[in-house]
Amino acid sequence: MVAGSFLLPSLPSTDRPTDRRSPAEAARRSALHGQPADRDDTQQPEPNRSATTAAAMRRKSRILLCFAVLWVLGIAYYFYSGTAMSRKDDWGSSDLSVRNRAHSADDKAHNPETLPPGKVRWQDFDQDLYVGATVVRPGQDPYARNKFNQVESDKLRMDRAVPDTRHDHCRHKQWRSDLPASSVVITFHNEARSALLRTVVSVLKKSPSHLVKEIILVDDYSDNSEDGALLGKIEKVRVLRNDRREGLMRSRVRGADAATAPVLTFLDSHCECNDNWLEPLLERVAEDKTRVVSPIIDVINMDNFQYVGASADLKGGFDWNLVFKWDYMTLEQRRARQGNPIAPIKTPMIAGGLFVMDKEYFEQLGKYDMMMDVWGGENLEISFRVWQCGGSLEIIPCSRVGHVFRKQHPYTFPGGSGTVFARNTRRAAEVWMDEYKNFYYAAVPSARNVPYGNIQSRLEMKKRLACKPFKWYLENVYPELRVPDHQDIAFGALQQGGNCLDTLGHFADGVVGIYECHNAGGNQVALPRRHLQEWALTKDKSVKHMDLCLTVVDRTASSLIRLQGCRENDSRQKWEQIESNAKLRHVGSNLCLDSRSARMGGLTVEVCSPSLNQQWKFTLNLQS
Ligand SMILES: [Mn+2]
Repeated sequence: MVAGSFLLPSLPSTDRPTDRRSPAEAARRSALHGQPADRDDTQQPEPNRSATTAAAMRRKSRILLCFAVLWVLGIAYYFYSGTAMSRKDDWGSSDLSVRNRAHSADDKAHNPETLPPGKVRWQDFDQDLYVGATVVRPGQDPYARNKFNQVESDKLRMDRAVPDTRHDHCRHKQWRSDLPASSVVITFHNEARSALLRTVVSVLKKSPSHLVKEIILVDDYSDNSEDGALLGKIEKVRVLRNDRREGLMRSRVRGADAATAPVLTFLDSHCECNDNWLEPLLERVAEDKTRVVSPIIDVINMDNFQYVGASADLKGGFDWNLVFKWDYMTLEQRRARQGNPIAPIKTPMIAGGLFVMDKEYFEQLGKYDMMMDVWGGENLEISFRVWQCGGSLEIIPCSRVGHVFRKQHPYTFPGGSGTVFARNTRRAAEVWMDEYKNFYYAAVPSARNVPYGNIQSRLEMKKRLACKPFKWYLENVYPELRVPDHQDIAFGALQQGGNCLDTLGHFADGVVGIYECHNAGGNQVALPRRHLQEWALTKDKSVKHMDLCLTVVDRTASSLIRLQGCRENDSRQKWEQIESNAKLRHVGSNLCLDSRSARMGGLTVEVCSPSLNQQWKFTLNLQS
């Protein structure tokens, strides 16, 4: 409404539709229009009739003019104070200072924000004192504590400038002015002080003040309680500290329960919010509370802390191992977006660290699985749950938040990270995936042995919310995920160490090679989209990608393998797994699939040997 146009001073007024102009501004403009009339009166000569009538008319018109000026001023004052009142209503806080503003001639004479006792503005927080206490000493490994370069992080100012990485269209967009306020929930455990502080400051600096009701820091039992406690001095920051390690999920729920705003914003503790990051997220949720929305997550380099814009063509996804990965949109999806490149992107999965959700909806939908520990699997669980129970997940391209992506976890997992991850993932699979969970067990056989606890209450909740089956999710939300069919005996990526058998973007008669596996780097970045790594070994012994099969054109050692259209009963296309599914042997020639020439031409068949170049492993082995 009115307050909105006051909050967008950078927009030229000509861009603004007239009905959005504030009454105060309209009054000011009409007052300005009155002024040239004044001047005209003194400059323009009176029509020359008789001196007396002219003098009388001049007197009359001066009196009229006086009234007119007084009237205009009166209207202007009325609208101006009206604007200030409605501004107060929208902001919902610090009404004293706002009223001061309305009644004082000089805004700057008064402090616009009245802070509660003991609080400081973020600008007045002593960064050097806070961060200086935990610097990396000479000779210490800057990566030891956080698994990112803490020295580089500590060097940066808490409000350093980051590049505006949004699409151009976003810069001209106006957001609704009646957006709900949000509580920002940030959980952390032994976070680097500089990174945590920068997260908090970027929220305060990059958000309209009335949209951030509070920042709730949940300290998940960090070694030093001062890390969080000292930040409690900053305006709007509330600090909650767990008295034992609870993990991400229970910590977030604790923060959410304490939140007083209608919308929850979850952030990781090593983020930097970019320009207008919050408005587009809140707008989507305000329009439909069943939308759970996430920004595009830009990359803060873990070595030098450079802020780099991420591609806007990504969605969140996973393979049957249920590890999160980024998927490039298909060609059709990208084409469909050309007309509106900043439209929301429906995503099968959220990365999990950063998202916005209506608080009531969060509660209605079962918050988080409180029996998940530490980290991992929770994004999978909430993604399945939101989609299957009637909501949706979106990435909002006009919202950008930087995040430090790491290769390793900085903290310890009580119970071991692999076990905890498998346990959490298993809980998600058992509750949400129906019979499709068997593909997960085929991909991660060891998960079968990890006890996952009781899931009764989650199953009851699923029933109560009348959630759709996983088959519906696969068909409607994630059709890109290839599902093994009954013809397949092995499926997924064909892996050799960190590399995978890859089409390299080739089609019929092309060679194949190896390339870094899609899911190798955890949740880092997507690979170029020409890299296709989905294969199946079928009951009729073909190794196929879509309708292309691995073909041995020449049955002699060191000959290149080619992709050719699959044909029934073509002996050049028959393969079998040998040595406990560790190798692939071409049936007709008894030669083995080999990567020794991968960098010079492509994959070949060679005499079978114990060489590592011949070790291949499918993601899923479906024979039991
Ligand atoms: Mn993170």
